[in-house]
Amino acid sequence: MRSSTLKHLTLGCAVIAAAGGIGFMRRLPAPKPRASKFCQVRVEPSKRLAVAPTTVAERPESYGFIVKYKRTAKPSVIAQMLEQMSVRRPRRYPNLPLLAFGMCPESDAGATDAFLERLRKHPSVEYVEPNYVYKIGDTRPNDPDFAEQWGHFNDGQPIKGGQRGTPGVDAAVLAAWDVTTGSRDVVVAVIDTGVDYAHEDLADNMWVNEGEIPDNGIDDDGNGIVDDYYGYNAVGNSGNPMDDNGHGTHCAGVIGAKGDNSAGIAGVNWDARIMALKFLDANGRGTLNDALECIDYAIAMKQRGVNVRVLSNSWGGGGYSRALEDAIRAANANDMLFVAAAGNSGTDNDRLPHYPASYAVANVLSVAALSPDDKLAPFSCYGKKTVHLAAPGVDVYSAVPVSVFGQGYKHFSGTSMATPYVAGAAALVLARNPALPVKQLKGRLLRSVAPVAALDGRLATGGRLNIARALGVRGE
Ligand SMILES: [Ca+2]
Ligand SMILES: [Ca+2]
Ligand SMILES: [Ca+2]
Ligand SMILES: [Ca+2]
Repeated sequence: MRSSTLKHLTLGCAVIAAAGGIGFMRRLPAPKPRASKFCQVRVEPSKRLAVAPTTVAERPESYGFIVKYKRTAKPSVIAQMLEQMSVRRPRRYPNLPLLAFGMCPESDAGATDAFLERLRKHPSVEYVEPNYVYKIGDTRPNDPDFAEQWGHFNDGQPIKGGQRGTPGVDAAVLAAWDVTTGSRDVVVAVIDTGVDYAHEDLADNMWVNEGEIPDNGIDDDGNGIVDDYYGYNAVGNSGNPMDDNGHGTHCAGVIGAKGDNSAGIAGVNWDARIMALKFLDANGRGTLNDALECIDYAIAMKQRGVNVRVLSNSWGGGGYSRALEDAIRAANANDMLFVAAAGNSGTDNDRLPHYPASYAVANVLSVAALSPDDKLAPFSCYGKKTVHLAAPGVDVYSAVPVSVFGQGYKHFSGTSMATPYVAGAAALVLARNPALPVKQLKGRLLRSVAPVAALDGRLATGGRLNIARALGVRGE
């Protein structure tokens, strides 16, 4: 993985140098936390590791690709293919035989990877690659605490200032960012304790209800909730989903803390929009009714045209509820992925179901927690049939409300933290492929896992989330 990243970098510099003159690459410029049910909170102060700030990002030429034609391909056949597939702006590199650049047609912009796959299958084509994005010097964002995020990129660095993980055991987020760093067009709803929407690393990535004028005491959009600007608070039946626990904010940070803004951390998505749906109170407890209200709210917004495609659910407990299952089915019918924490009781969900992760609905994706040495976390539930994959869930560093913790970032452990890794991955895949239906979205996340010996026979895929592979990056 490291070597392939380096390879990309080297190639990137070459491409930038070669193409710079002819316009191929565009330059654009602590109070004690209350433990919630699903999160094993550690309270030791964290040691911040500094990463040298990097320079300006190269912005992707959206939906572009590089193709290599076969030696045997006839120019007339290639020309015909380009026309038939409506490739935009096809160009050759004068001194790089058989290589060419092109852009997906506008009509395929919602399914970029599917388009590239079709192109790849053409008899004249040897290979196709996305138009990778590079930065001068390094692909890392300039967020000062990025090195704490072993789940994004694990180079064997010390975690929490202590033990080192195993290099390469991560969700391959850094390599995924060569393809996309997210999109504000994708909305992820965090159904949890609320979100600190004023947090320095979240404020810019919050979803806002365009139909609502905040803080004027009026239900401007007439949905029955006054001033529901950032989402909904089902506990207080109000429009204010501020987080009074910290758990929901931590999850939101993993999904979409603003990246490359010289502050804090980088979410799996540098850019995204987080909808805050609060149904767990300050102690991390909530009711079925309030959970249903949150799912209902997300569906209502979806039907109003808000692009809510992912529901992140780091909670669980209680028995089987037919009503909750029906609500998840409704979310599925509305093309929403329901990512759910497998649970922290260290038990087999195949034998002892853990809801909502164990509902047998097509859009449910159940997530176990992985440690930095590539093992299932001891607390993590598992299940060969019913738990799908593992994602980083031990000592995950993310945002928390200063009002609760007296500091803005903390390490938490739990399947709660692994869940937003997968929700974030789904959002990143959707940033590049907005039209991907939920069934294919889930299938892609499951198919692209990296196999892990310790997970074999314990999880349905036997693997670790690999976001780069989910985005078509090879060699990860
Ligand atoms: Ca309203
Ligand atoms: Ca209002
Ligand atoms: Ca309520
Ligand atoms: Ca940041």
